[in-house]
Amino acid sequence: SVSGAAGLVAGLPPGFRWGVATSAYQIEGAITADGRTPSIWDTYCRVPGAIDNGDTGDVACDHYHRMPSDVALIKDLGLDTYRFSVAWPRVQPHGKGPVNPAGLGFYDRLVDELLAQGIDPWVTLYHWDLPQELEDAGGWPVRDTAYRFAEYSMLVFDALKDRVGTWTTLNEPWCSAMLGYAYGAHAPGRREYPAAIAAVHHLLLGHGLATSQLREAAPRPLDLGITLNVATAYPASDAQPDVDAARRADGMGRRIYLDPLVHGHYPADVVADLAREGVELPIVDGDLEIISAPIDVLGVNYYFSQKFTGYAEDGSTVDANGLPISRDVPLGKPRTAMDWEIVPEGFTDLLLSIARDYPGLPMVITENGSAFEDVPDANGFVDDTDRTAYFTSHLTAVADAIAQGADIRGYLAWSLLDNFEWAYGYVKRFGIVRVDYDTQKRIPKASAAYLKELAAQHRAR
Ligand code: PNW
Repeated sequence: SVSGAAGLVAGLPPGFRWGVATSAYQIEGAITADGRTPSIWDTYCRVPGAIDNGDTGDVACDHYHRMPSDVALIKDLGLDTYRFSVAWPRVQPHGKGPVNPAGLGFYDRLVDELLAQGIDPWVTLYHWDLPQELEDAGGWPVRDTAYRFAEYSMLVFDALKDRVGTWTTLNEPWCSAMLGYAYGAHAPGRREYPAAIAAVHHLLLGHGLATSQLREAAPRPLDLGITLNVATAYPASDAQPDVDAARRADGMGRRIYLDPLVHGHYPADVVADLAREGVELPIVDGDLEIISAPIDVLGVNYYFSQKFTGYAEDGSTVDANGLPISRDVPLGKPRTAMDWEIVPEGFTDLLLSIARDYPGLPMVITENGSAFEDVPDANGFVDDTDRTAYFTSHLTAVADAIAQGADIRGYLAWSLLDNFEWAYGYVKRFGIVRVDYDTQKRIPKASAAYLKELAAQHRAR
């Protein structure tokens, strides 16, 4: 409840950022406005059966046309930071070549509007909407895409660097690579494991190229980084196959990104696991120096943690190809509407593991939140005590990690608005503000008032 807010914020440091996050394709709509071309998500949404309900991002929250009133909403919530993403196909419609001034103009106006309202803009350069023309040329499994990303990043940076000080290159490269190219669960919907592993490397290369180019062109000190979706991988028991399954999950989910970013090399155990599967990262000499360009902040997106076993149901530890079994098994916790288990202690353990393995790297929680079966009353108001409880337990988990030495500088809730939840369409609602998709009316939920109160109490301390 709101009355418990003061105790919760007591553990958070002065200057702690409070904010909300969104992404372009999930809220903007207006997919053909001002010269925007299709992204891989426009294409993927048209694959029969790909998206629940056959939903698309064609209209979404119509944010492209409602931007000033959405910014006013953030202002009303008293939050100091807004993290949004720039749609590559608006800014550089062919994925290469000159900037499209009309498309870029939207972000120019958005930044001005945020600054006018006293809200700090935090730009994510890539939140999954690759121009379709670049996917047609091979997508992230192709090395050239990394260079295209750096070039696009500079176009955006040159236009906004006088007003924006905080930049994220990529949102969740694990999702782009694995959900997009290995599991066929996100755009572009491919199921090609070696291509996914190539995508991992080229995403990281694109991040590194953009990072050093932005740093060089910066008119002032920057807060520059990358955002990862990371979790704690618990072993189901102390038995070696279980411990090994958890190690592999942690390797493919966390260390395969953070080791090259921070230490300048891929984890040896992960490289060996991949080799056993007959797959190799397409590293060219010099790549790891590029990838490990210094960053100022690590964005951490946290939703859930999992437990892993190395045993199949029948007790065997290898599959038909002789490769080790890895399965996630329930922790036995309550679940959200995404069927994700609610594991706040996994958040504390994760933040402490990053602080331990990658010391000296400040973190900001760039996404955390939950979908529940929201039930609006006659006025459209949602009394989302479940979502509020999720925020409380996860902010407490952050405070616990800080108390144990982790350097965490802020918390951005996912998400400002109910929005297009990728393969789940509009059925899953993560917003602290309800969106009525028939009228596009925005109605703050109880959880919005809760976060507003937390931010205000923290500021007043
Ligand atoms: C993140 N997983 O996606 C994204 O950054 C958001 O755009 C998205 O709306 C939000 O989380 C909620 O889903 C994820 O399967 C998608 O582990 C899938 C996973 C994690 C994060």
